[in-house]
Amino acid sequence: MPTTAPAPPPHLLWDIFCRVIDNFGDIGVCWRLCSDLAGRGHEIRLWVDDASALTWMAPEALEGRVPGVRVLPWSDSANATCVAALRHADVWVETFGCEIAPEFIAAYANSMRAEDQNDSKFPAWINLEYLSAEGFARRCHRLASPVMHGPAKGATKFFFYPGFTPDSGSLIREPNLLQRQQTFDAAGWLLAQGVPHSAGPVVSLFCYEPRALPALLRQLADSPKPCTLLVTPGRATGALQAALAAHPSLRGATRIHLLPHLSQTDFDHLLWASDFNFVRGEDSLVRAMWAGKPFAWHIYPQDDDAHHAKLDAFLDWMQATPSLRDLHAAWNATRVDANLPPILQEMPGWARLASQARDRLLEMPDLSTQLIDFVAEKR
Ligand code: TRH
Repeated sequence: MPTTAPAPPPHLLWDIFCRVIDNFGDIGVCWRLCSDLAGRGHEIRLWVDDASALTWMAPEALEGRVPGVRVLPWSDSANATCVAALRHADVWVETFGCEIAPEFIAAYANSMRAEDQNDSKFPAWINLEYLSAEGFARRCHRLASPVMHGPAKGATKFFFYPGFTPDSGSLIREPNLLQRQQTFDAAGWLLAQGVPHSAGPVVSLFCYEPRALPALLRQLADSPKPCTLLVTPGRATGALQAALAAHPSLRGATRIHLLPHLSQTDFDHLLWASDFNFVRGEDSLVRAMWAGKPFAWHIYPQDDDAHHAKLDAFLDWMQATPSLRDLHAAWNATRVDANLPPILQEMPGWARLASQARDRLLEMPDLSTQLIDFVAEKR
């Protein structure tokens, strides 16, 4: 008997909601997800309250040049008025705890009832959470959250937690990522950015205001081969300039390049072209792990120090050595007595850990694949 291949999952219409709190992570993660889903044939409406960062992160997005994605302004009351004219979505994704306004939901429910009395189901409703290696994230992954009040009363939302283990929602990884990396020409890319070849290590800097930045600059300045430091715009550049203004000698022979805002595609290239990456927040951490180079993570600081436990959980998952833990304690100022270990000497050992971590991650299905399967289960 000839066997028939299982039908591929249908291409769906997704409404993805993004509220920009600060920095670039909210829109950064949302855009990665939108473009990855669209690349797999899905249709996306990205509702965002502040799309300004997309002008440099993904200029093609705002110009409507990404097949399958529409970027729409999100303001609660305004959107409610246009819902009736929209095709009904198959999936709603609320990102990072943002909530669809009751007016929007009510307008949606009304138009659903008006169109089809027999099929007045809400879309599959996902709450996409922050990335964490902590146990609570794995325990809450895929949990149902019944809606008890308001126009969606009776519907069910589901938590979806990205993560680093097979019992989590995994990480965004585009199907062509490894192929892109294999054909990448690091020296050519650096030259195109105006960074000439040098024998010393290339270090990228994307951070908030790390207390240990002067210590890092001192180490780079003392390197026997001059280092190249590629500094991202905004807070990293501000922190660097403040450190150099206070102690001009920290510059030493280091070749410092202040970068413009790069597109997300070129931001990946920056990470692939560097020997060591300082990253921060959420999305750049994930991209640094895919880059497979040694890295340090400046975690997003929280007022109640909740980020300490989050950082520890990540380092445990990384199987971090004492020196990698010291690096993170110093960079994040999570321990008062922590000193920055000698980065250039420790780099080979940290590179092995980064590469092993990447291998473990590559064994898992990526986030979009898992999300699509989960939605298929819940619809
Ligand atoms: O900007 P972030 O610090 O974002 C943070 C975190 O997401 C944090 O968890 C969240 O609570 C807070 O925002 C609100 O770091 P992150 O997550 O790495 O996002 C940066 C994005 O910007 C990422 O998608 C990469 C992108 N980027 C570029 O595309 N080009 C650039 O030149 C730079 C510097 C960044």
